[in-house]
Amino acid sequence: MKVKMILPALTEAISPHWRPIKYSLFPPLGLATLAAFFSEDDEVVIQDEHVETLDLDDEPDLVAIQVYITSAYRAYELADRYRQKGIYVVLGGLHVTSLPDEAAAHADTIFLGPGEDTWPKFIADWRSGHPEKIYKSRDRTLIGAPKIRRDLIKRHLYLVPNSIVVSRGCPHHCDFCYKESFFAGGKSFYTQAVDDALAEIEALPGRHLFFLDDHLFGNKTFAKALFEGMIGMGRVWQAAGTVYSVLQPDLLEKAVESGLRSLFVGFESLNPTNLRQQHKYHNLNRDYQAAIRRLHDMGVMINGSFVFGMDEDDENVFDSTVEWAVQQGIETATFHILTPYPDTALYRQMAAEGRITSDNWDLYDTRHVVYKPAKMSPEVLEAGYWRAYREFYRWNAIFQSVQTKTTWNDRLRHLIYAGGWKKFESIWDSIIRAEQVAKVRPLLESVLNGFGSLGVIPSAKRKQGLEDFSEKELDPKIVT
Ligand code: B12
Ligand code: SF4
Repeated sequence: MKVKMILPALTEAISPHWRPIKYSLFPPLGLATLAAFFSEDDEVVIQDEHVETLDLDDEPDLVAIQVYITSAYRAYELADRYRQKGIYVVLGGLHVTSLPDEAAAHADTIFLGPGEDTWPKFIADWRSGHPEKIYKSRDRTLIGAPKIRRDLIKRHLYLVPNSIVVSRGCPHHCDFCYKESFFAGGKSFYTQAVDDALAEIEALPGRHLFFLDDHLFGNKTFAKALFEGMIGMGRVWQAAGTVYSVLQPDLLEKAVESGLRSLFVGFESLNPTNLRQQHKYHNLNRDYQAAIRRLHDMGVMINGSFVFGMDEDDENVFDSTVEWAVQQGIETATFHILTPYPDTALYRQMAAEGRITSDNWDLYDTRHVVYKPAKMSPEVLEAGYWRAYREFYRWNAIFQSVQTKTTWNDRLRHLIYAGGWKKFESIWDSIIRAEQVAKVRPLLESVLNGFGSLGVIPSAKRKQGLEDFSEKELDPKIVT
């Protein structure tokens, strides 16, 4: 059977704010995960509209489309088009799970929740000619799942083809997060077996890895065993973690020893009342500065995540947040406008208060205001959000932030990393257009590693006396 799997591009793809580099980072891991359930005789193609033009003249037997909120309209358009040709179309993913009735109007079958349990059942039903209209995930496990079909990923089109998820979900329950809705009806946090995760990592070519797990550190026993297993593999990796996980004794040390060099940290708000209102309790009473110091002392760069527009935020929040982030020497920052995703506690609360102002899903991209903020106008919130990006990434601010680093090596790394992401968009665009993005990967690895592969010893090693085995292989002289 011929199967076409599609990750549609979000509507932003045709907007002036489109940043090709952002969408040439990660391949469609969810679809490659599902592709693994087909048999060898099946002809499976994955197309990611963010990085390639879709071939829509084909006539596969089955079309499977992944739907995020910001690509929902495009996904429906594609689904309708294939269905008009009489082709069986199935839709799944986060947005389908949030709004099944909306999605069902464009599909022969829809899927709610993660696909590892429902997808193989559907394939069997479909082959036997009796597929159901809706499949709801209940049995959550990654144990025994088949190997992801990474061979279907066009690696050369991505800067980070080695993205990986070794767990699903998160142990926390923040009001604005997608996860409560997506994992409803079953477990909402579970991991692979450590050995399976290590085998998957071992099989990935190159050095660089990016863990896309919501909370890689969420299960301490698992995380510790994973990091211990990775020591000696010569990897350089990035991931996301909470402030609390950074402050945990032991865990971060193991992570750094196994190659952690940059962490996305969800600070979200500097105001404890905001955090309490969003049930982000795990950030309350945490010493943000201590977490930052700890990461920097171990040579780990920080991508700080901040959300604007919670009910305690007024027009001062933008400048104070940026000023704080710059003073802390945070290397990169990701700002978001609070977005009440459908079927979250936040959405329900705002809908009950009559505060939702738009149901145009294209605007639910964390760059637009789709609700009535409590202490400022939507215009002030949107303008403040853009100002925060501009101010944080001004050369002046970057240089000021760089000054917080104590060694020239760390300063240079900070400068290149922060500047590289936001200051050279036109260079990125040309590289991506020429399909040469993979060639930049060694530079990314080198910068992350504190120019380790260029012969300079990363500060993680200086401070902790840690040994980087990959460097030992490259150049025995630089191992201390
Ligand atoms: C990597 C990532 C990105 C990457 C690339 C995404 C990609 N190539 O798929 C980039 C950086 C481009 C990105 C951008 C954005 N992202 Co993003 N991203 C993620 C992240 C961290 C991981 C996604 C992932 O690979 N997961 C692992 C795989 C295995 O899981 P999966 O894709 O969900 O697939 C499983 C199921 O969903 C299901 N499934 C999925 N599709 C289908 C289809 C069928 C037919 C079936 C049966 C099952 C099924 O089965 C799969 C296996 O279980 C998630 C957080 C998360 N944990 O999901 C946020 C997340 C998806 N992003 C989000 C957002 C908001 C955005 C942005 C709007 C942010 C912004 N301000 O720019 C943009 C726009 C995205 C878009 N294209 O529309 C939200 C989505 C909210 C929503 N309701 O849709 C999330 C959940 C983050 C969050 N916590 O809020 N993102
Ligand atoms: S910690 Fe992050 S992933 Fe976990 S529930 Fe909160 S926002 Fe979602």
